[in-house]
Amino acid sequence: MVPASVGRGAVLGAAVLSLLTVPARAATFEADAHAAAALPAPDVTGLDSVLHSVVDQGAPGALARVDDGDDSYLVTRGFADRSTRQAISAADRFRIGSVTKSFSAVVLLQLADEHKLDLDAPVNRYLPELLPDDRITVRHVLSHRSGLYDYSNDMFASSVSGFEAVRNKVFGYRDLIALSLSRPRTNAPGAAYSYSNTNYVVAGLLIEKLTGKPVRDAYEKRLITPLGLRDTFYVHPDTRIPGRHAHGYLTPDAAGAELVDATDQTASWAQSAGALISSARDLNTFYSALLRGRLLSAARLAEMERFTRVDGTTSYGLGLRRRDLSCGVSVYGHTGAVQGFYTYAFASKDGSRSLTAAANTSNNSKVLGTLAGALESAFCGEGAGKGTTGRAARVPAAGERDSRQ
Ligand code: HEL
Repeated sequence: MVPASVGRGAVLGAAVLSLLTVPARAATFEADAHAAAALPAPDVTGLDSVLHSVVDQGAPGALARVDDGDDSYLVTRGFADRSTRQAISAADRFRIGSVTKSFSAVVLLQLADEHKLDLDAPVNRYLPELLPDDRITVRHVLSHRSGLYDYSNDMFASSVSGFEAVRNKVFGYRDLIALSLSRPRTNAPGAAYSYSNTNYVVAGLLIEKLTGKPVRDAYEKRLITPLGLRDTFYVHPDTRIPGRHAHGYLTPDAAGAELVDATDQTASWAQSAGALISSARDLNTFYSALLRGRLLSAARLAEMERFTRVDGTTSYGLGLRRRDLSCGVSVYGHTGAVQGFYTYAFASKDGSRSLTAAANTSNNSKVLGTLAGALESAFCGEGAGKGTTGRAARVPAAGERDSRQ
């Protein structure tokens, strides 16, 4: 029997609890007008059925947490650990993959607020001769418009052997950038959106150069400590997730092969592009604070929210995704795919409602597509997304990285 729990309330543990787009300055950006309509109540039954499907499709477990004003809704299905059969908890820590990019972008935008960084300056102004083209700016990097090839495409062409080859490796940022530069660039600087981990490795190097300290210090001093994120850690190059956590299971490429426990890894291939560990509560706190304007000046937040269209329902700002839901509501946050874990962490425009949903498997396109339905249930209310975009696998646009099989 697969364990499940649904609930609402404050702290009762596992059982608690219109879009208008206007063309803007450049054709590639769109203004982000937003109807301030009240959101319908979250559909907790719908959330539970999303997680149920995710487990049916091969995830050992799945969790979701909605924070809405003073209310929290926690939903779980399945196991944190297949070997001990420990039930997953909505409080479990997990690897958040590229949700890390929002943290890295916020640190750099804070440095811009402090006049230590010009977003439109060439990266090479701060890191002389790092990149082969002086036209690549900090803004290009943060918006995935630099054209820097994503080195992880080659690294994980074969999912399990690629992962095993790097799970205990420690890379320097410059090693990862050298891997990228050994391949042709995908586009001229600024000419197109092309998602690449390389951009956020450059972001990490910039953080270290401008602060004179490892990225871990910047995450801790600027975000983790001020927001009281007790479950958020940057442990690189340590391999363990501290405290109570979900194990992560990588789905092999060969159909029917046993899941691989990928929990322990250096995540050195990702670092400032994807190595943070967190929890649903902390991610909801982080995006809520960001969107409420508590982390950046209004001007910097507006820059973070200048979006480039990626596909029919997704846009990318600076380390921030926007997803347009079937009910006309847009939500803001990031997705993550790291070996063993998928994450969706998003909040409403005003930060008043936030959702984090995670599954402890990866390399499973059905699970990734189905988990997106959690956004519909959390922000669109009852009956949302059925037969529309919510539960269908999202088709990646040209240039969008697809980690799926
Ligand atoms: S991919 C994404 C997601 N991002 C990007 C980043 C992250 N994660 C990665 O680059 C990991 C790639 C390997 C993941 C691995 C798996 O599923 O465990 N896949 C394979 O090995 C496939 N052969 C754009 C989806 C994001 O949502 O931003 O996180």
